[in-house]
Amino acid sequence: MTPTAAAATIVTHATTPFDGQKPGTSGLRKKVVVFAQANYAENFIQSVFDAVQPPQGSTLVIGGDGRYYNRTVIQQAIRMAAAHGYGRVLVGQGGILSTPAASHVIRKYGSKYGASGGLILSASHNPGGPDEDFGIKYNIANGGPAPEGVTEAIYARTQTIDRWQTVDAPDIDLDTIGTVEVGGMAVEVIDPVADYAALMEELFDFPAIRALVASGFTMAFDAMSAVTGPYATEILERRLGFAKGTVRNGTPLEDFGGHHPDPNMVHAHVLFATMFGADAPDFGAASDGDGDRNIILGKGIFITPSDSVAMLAANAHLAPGYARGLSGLARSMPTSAAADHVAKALGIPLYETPTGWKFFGTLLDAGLATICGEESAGTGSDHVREKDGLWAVLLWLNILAVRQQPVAQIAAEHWARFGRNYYARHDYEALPTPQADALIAELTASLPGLPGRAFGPLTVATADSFAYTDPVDGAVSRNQGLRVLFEGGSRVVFRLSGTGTQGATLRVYLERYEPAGGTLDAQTPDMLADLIVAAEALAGIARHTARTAPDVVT
Ligand code: VG1
Ligand code: CO
Repeated sequence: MTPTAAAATIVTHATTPFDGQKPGTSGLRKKVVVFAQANYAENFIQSVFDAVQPPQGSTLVIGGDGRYYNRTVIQQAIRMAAAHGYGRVLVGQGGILSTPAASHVIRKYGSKYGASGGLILSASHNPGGPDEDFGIKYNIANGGPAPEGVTEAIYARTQTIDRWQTVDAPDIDLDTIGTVEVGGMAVEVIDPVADYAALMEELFDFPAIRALVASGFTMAFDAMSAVTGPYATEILERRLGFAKGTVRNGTPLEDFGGHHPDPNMVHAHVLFATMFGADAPDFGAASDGDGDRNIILGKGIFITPSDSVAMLAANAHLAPGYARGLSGLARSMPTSAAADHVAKALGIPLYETPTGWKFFGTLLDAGLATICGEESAGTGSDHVREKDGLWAVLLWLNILAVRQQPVAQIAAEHWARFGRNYYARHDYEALPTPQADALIAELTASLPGLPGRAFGPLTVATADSFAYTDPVDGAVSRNQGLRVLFEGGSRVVFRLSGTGTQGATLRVYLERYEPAGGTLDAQTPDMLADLIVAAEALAGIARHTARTAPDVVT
C-alpha cells in the first residue's frame, strides 16, 4: 500500500525538560516506572527527532528485545514518526528485532528506500518487567549506535524541550506481517528473522556446518527467554539441522522468565553446569536480552570473550565471508590483548577504543577493521554495525566444521602459538554513586605517583586515564578508564559502568599474559591472585565501598 497524500493532523503536547540523564555506553536506560511517567518516553523520542532532523520521507526502523513496555513505546514511536515527516516505518513482527538484526535492517532497507535510522528498544542484559529496566537507543543510517556528537545533541535537547508531537491514530496490529498506514506514513510489519538469516547464510558455510551436525556434533544454545530465541531456532534447528531442543528458553518473554538475560557464569549457570557436566554436548553458547552478546563454551571449557575474539580472528579465513582475510582488528581498551597477538601475526593493525560499540563504527565504515570485540561478551564484524551474538556462534561453528577439532583443542593450540592472556572482570554493583566517584577521584589523583611503586611482586610500569582520538573523524573521548600497567605486561583497569540503572557499578578488569612456552593450563583465579591484591591496594575498594568481594566475576 502506498501512503495517501493527505497527512493526518499533527497534535502538539506541551511538556517540560526532563531529567534525561546523559545517554551512557548504550543509549538511555531507566526503570520502566521512570519511562512510564507522563511524557517521559515521548520526550526522549521527540529529542531524538529534534536532534536528528530526519529529511522528509526518511525510513525509520523500530524493534526491540520483547521486554515489558516494548509494545507501548513502539505504538507511540510510530505515531510520533508520522508527525515528523518519516515516509516509512519498518517494525519487526511482535515488535521484535534483535539489535544486530535491527542494524542489518537499517542498512539493507536504508539503501533501498534512502537515508534511514532506527530506534532500538532494549536494556540489553538488564532484567525486564514492570519493576525492571527499559531502554531506548537511536542508531544512525550506517546501522550503528549514534556517535557521541549525536547522543550529546539528543541530551542537549532533553534539557530544553517544551513540546512533543504526534498524530491521532489507533495502535496498529504489530503481530500481522504487511503494510498499514498511520497518518499518511507507511508502516511495514516485517519478519524479524528472514533478512538476518539470509545474511548469515551468505557469510558462513551452512553445508559444512550441516555435515558436522549430521556427523553427530551436538550443541546447547541458551536464548535466556530473550530475543535470540526465534533467530536461533530458525537458524540452528531449522536450517542447520540441530535437534529440536538444542535451543533452550527459546520463547521471548516480557520478563525473561524473571531472570537477568545476561550470559555469564552467574545468570547462565544452568548452561555452564551442562557444559561442565558428564553428558556435555560438543558446543555451548548463550546470548543476552537483545541478542548482541555471546558466550562460547566447549566440553568442560569456557572461552573468555577476549580469547574468543582472538580465536575467531585467527581462524576467520575458514569462513566464506572472511576468506579474503581481515583488514584490521579492533578491541575496547579493557578487553585483553589476546587479539593484539593475532593482529601482529597476521600483519594487520589493531585499534584500541573506549568501551561501547559506537566507537567501532567509524573504523568499520572506513574499512580499517573487519572484526571487533569487547571483553563483555561482544563480538562482531563489518557485516553490521552492532555486536552480534549469533554471528559469533555461527563463525565458531564454521571453524569447528572445518577444523574438526574440539573447542578445547582449538584453544590449547591457540595459546601454544600466541601465549595466553589470563583475564577476569570483577563488578561491584549498585554502589552509592558518591562512594564510587570518590574512589575514582582518589585513584585518578594517585596515578602520576604510581610508576616504579611495587605491589607485592608487581611493579607499576605506567598508569594513566585512557583518552581516545578517533583515527577517522578525530573525535576525542577522555576519561575512558584508569589503567595501571605492570612490568611484564600484567594490567588492572578501573572504570565505572555507563549502562547501570541503580547507583554506580565499578568494573575492575584484571589481566596477566603468559607467553607461549609459559604456564598455559593454570586456573585463572590462581594466575590473577597477585593482581587482585594489587587492585585492592591501588584503589581501596573495601575502604571506599565497604565491599570485600565483587558481586559478579566474569
Ligand atoms: C557494558 C559493557 C560494554 C558494552 C555495553 C553495552 O557497558 O561493559 O562493553 O558495550 O555494556 O552492551 P558498561 O558501560 O556498563 O561497562 V549491551 O549488550 O548492554 O548493548
Ligand atoms: Co546486549
